[in-house]
Order: sequence, then structure tokens, then C-alpha cells
Amino acid sequence: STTPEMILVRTEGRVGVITLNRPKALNALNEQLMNELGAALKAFDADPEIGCMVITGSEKAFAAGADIGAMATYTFADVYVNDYITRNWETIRSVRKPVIAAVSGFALGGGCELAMMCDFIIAADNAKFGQPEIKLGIIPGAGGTQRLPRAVGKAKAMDLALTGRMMDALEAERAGLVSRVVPLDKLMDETLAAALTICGFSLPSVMAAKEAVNRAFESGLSDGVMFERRLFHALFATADQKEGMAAFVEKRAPVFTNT
Ligand code: CO8
Repeated sequence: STTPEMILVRTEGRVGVITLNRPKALNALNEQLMNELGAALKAFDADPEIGCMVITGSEKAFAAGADIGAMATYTFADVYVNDYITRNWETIRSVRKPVIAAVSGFALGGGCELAMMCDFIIAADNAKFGQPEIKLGIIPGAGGTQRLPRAVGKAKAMDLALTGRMMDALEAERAGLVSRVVPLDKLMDETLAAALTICGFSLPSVMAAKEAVNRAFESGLSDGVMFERRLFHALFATADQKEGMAAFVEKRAPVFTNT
């Protein structure tokens, strides 16, 4: 595999960190960047040393959207038949370990959608979220009209999609789009602390928790509760369940083996 050019990839302990790195275009998401991001996520997901992933951008921009210059001349056949733009955008949903978005600056259009595809969003106090596609004569195309209302409700989702206005970090937290807001200079520390906490738990339970919460958005309540119940029961087959509960009873720290 070739060295990526539009992202930076590193590890912090068992956390895989991917930094979107196309500063001159505010991390506008073009085909190459999305390919590199998808490949990096898949590699971390398959790496037994990795327990959790973080996607972040720069102080000024998480990502200012899909690459408008690249899209400007696309035809219907380009985007529908040849699947330009949207190709590779669902890769992140196939990742089974947790992915946290650490967002500072602009998360607009495809950038907001990318953040929403992550399992949760930690925002710096300078973060700005929006779906401004309407200003370009299009609509969101990577789940914005579907994930935003699930996160913030119809009223705000309609407001953002129809007016194209931005929402600041505090409004986004009040609305439920982001799990926490932290000072800009603490964004990576806080996000890595959360990621390292997750890495300290038993991976089978972490993966099951992610799968079960995601199921809440795909099913009715009774089916979702049954799905959860099956995973809950299954975790009693793990060595880590025995270890976790024995450690609690013995008043010591658990040593999980991800089995
Ligand atoms: N695409 C391409 N280039 C961009 C983008 C973008 N989305 N955003 C910013 N840039 C470039 C600018 O053109 C500029 O380049 P240059 O210096 O060469 O002129 C550079 O980044 C810096 O940008 P600005 O000078 O505009 O910086 P400002 O601080 O003045 O403004 C803003 C920052 C407000 C973020 C402004 O850049 C802006 O409005 N950007 C566009 C935001 C937008 O409309 N995003 C939605 C794009 S459409 C989309 O995402 C559809 C997604 C569909 C999903 C796709 C697949 C599933």
C-alpha cells in the first residue's frame, strides 16, 4: 500500500489516530482523501493492537465538506452511474471498533456527515456544524438528512438543511449532536483519554455495545431490546466477563484478554 498524502496516521497506545490533512482546502473531502481514510480505518479495524480510533482535522477545519471544485462539473452519470463522490463513504460504517470524531473548526456538509458517521463526537469550543449544501443547489448526500434528525430532532435538522446556517459547539451539545464540548487546547487530550478508556475494556463487550446502540437506529424497540438481550447473553461466554466480575468481587483491577 502507498503512503497516504491527505491524511496523517499514528497510534497513541492502542488508539489509532487519523488526522485529515489537506489544510489548503480546509480538508475538503475528495476521492483520494476518502480512499485513504477508508484504507486507514480498515487497517486499524483489522489490527489486534488497536482498540479504538479517532478521526480529527485541524484547528480551523475538521472538514469543510465534499470537494466543491471537483464536483462542480459532474454530470448525473458521473455521480449515479460511476458513483463519484459517494463511493467509499460508507466504509466507515463497516468499522466494528469504536470511532470517535474530535471536531474543531468547520464540520460542514460532508464534513458534518463524516463526523456523524463516527460513533460519537467530541467538539472543541470553536466547532461549527452545518449542512450548507442547499446553498450550492444540492442537498446532503452522505446521510445528513437522515442522521441529523436522528441526532437533533426534526426542527433543528430542517432549520440547518433548509437555511444552510451553522450551529456552534454549545448549540450542538444542547441539541445532542455532540457528546461533550471542551476547550480547543484540550480537544486531543480529552478525546485520547476517552479512547484509551475504551481500549482498557474488553473488546468483545466494546464491539457489542457499539453494535447494540447502532441497532437502536435500525429497528423498533422490541426488536432492538431482543437484539441487545442476545448480545448480553453471549458476553457470558467470554473469559473477560468472568475476569471483570471476579476482579470486582476481589476488589482488584481486571486484566482483560479480549477473549
Ligand atoms: N471544497 C473545496 N474547497 C474548499 C471547500 C470545499 N468544500 N471549503 C473550503 N475550500 C477551500 C476554499 O476554496 C479556499 O481555497 P483557496 O484558498 O484556494 O481559495 C480554502 O479552502 C480556504 O477557504 P476560504 O477562503 O473560503 O476560508 P474562509 O475562512 O473564508 O471560509 C468556510 C471558510 C465558511 C468553511 C468556506 O470555505 C465555505 O463556505 N466552504 C464551503 C462549505 C460548504 O459548502 N460545504 C459543503 C460542500 S457540499 C458537500 O459537502 C456535499 C456532501 C455530499 C456528500 C458526499 C458524498 C457522500
